[in-house]
Amino acid sequence: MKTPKIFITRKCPEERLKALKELGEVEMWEKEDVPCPRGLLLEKAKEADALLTMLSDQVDEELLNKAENVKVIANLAVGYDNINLQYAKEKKVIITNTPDVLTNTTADLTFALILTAARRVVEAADYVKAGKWTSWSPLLLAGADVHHKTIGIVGMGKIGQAVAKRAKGFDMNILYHNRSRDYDAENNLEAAYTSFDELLAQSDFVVCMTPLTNETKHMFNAESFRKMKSSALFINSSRGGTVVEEDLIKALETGEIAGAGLDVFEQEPISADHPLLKLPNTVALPHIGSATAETRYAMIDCCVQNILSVLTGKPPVTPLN
Ligand code: 8YV
Repeated sequence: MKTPKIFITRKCPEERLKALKELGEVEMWEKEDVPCPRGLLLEKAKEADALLTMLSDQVDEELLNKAENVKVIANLAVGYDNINLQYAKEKKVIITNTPDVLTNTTADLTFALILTAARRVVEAADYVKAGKWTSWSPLLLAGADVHHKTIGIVGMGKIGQAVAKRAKGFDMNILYHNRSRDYDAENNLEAAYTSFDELLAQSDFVVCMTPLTNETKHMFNAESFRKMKSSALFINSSRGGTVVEEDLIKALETGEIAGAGLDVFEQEPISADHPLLKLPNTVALPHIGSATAETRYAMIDCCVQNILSVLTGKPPVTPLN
């Protein structure tokens, strides 16, 4: 059997790749501050037997047409909106993702965004660093309570449920909206199912946890922000494409909603002069939902296991197609 070729589109720690290196020839894009150029990915796809890709790599028809020998593409994410799954199936390329291992970590970050936005943590930390803390007054940097408030979770999948579990610890009233009702969430987490509109109208924190699909694209738009309370905070740690950013900016500027905590954007990385970043009532993070060392190691290990399995003739561990 010829030595299989594996191409990895971002720098991953060498020690997590030992098993792959024992199996085949591993090549990796090493620069951490520049993404792997599309041209290079297409070139490597032509020679490779397996690819380890990131969310920012488009696994589309063009790439899949080039990937003549590729048997498996392991995507380092639970979401797969960067992948044309149907076409991959037609081309008989196995696609895998990294479910479960990042559920709690992403829910932690979502909750961090809720707390940060509500309690103005970034603003307050900047205030101290800038030497502005010269006195004290009762309403200085006063934020909004999180405990005992209403949280509305749009998308009650595994991460949505992990967020609800945390919300329960904060004695929050939990609403959710989903494609279908989730009786486990209702029974175990005391989450109440509502229509999307009702959730928008009643929630103090509207939390977007839904994957990006044709149905969820731009579901948060001018009309949705209009339906929210003026004191509400909008939190998004799933996908930026669910939001019409121009409408969000308007809602934040006019006080239609009180603030936002965002880990994801329509275009990533977001440019430094993006108007969202100029708003004082917005906290923006660089898509770090799953970014803890433990979880990123587990995600890389999951991708490695999937590639190893497929290239040694075994079924993939976490297949999507
Ligand atoms: C990605 C994510 O891991 O898993 C997802 O769907 O959004 C993140 O956890 C990250 O963007 C790297 O691709």
